[in-house]
Amino acid sequence: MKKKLFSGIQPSGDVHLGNYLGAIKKWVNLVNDYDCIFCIVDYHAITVDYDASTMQQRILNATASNLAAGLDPEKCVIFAQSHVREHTELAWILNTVISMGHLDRMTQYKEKSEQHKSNVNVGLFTYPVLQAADILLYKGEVVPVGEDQVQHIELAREIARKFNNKFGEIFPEPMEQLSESARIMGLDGKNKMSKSMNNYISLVEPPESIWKKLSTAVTDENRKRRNDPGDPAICNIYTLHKGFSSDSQIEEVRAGCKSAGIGCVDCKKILNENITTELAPIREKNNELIAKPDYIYDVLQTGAKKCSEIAAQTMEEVREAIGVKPSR
Ligand code: AQP
Repeated sequence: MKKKLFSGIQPSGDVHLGNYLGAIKKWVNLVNDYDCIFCIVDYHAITVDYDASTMQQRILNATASNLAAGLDPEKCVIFAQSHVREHTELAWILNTVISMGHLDRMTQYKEKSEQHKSNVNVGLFTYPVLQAADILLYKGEVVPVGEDQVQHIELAREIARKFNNKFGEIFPEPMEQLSESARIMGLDGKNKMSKSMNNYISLVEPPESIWKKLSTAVTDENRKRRNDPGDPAICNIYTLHKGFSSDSQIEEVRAGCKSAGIGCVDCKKILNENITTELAPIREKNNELIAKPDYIYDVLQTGAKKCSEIAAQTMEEVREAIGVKPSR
């Protein structure tokens, strides 16, 4: 039996290179080794201000990006969170096994509360409980995520443990799985690459725009002149090379940066070439898919049907364990 793998992505904006390198590119390669479920987590995306009239298109776009990047719906399940009602039901129950103190320690909550000061809603606070419910509903054992989500997966483990101790062994304790590119910084060089920060290159960015963004991207700020040696370890462009370039190119730019043998512009040009080449078929496929929303809805509907069956079964066990299932 293959291990159960669950992961998700928010339809909160353009899917970007951080999402791609930190999560999606890895997901594509995992579908043969695990029993995979991938979720467009729309109920997570409503924890910040958003325009409801754009949500359907965002769900379609996020699904299309994943399919275009290579997720094969014949080999894994892809669905939207809101299509399977049990996510919120389980989240409510899990809310009762974890303390407010645990949630208050979550760094994403602290960061997002700062970022969205006018709308620090309860959903933003309990976001990691819904995330735990997403995973545990399918008894997920492996969760491939970027570094920013590790604390939430640790909390999901804690929630599973507390639930099992209180009500009996139902959930496995899920483990995060990180990619080589677990934290991609934004082009500003200061913050994590994020949909909401506008510091990203999108997965479907046109070539001219990729270069425009790369050419102004922050590198090692201590490297002021062309002849100064740089430090690849703190250069965001070098991190991106590790996601897109060949081993020999990575070594070439690493050594060149340290010895000042290569300038930042040339280093960026090599990267630009590689990103453009890798993204071209993804952009093309994405355009084809966006023109066929019915196909995307079919994929999501098929996925939701499969997930609903698993979710209903888990909730039967949970309702029985917590004592609310009628005994006749
Ligand atoms: N910069 C990143 N580097 C590596 N991995 C990343 N991920 C996100 N940003 C980076 C990983 O992508 C997956 C999907 O992320 P998400 O959409 O669920 O939410 P997020 O982490 O909150 O992503 P954003 O782009 O920063 O969205 P906003 O701005 O809306 O909050 C996850 O596995 C995540 O770790």
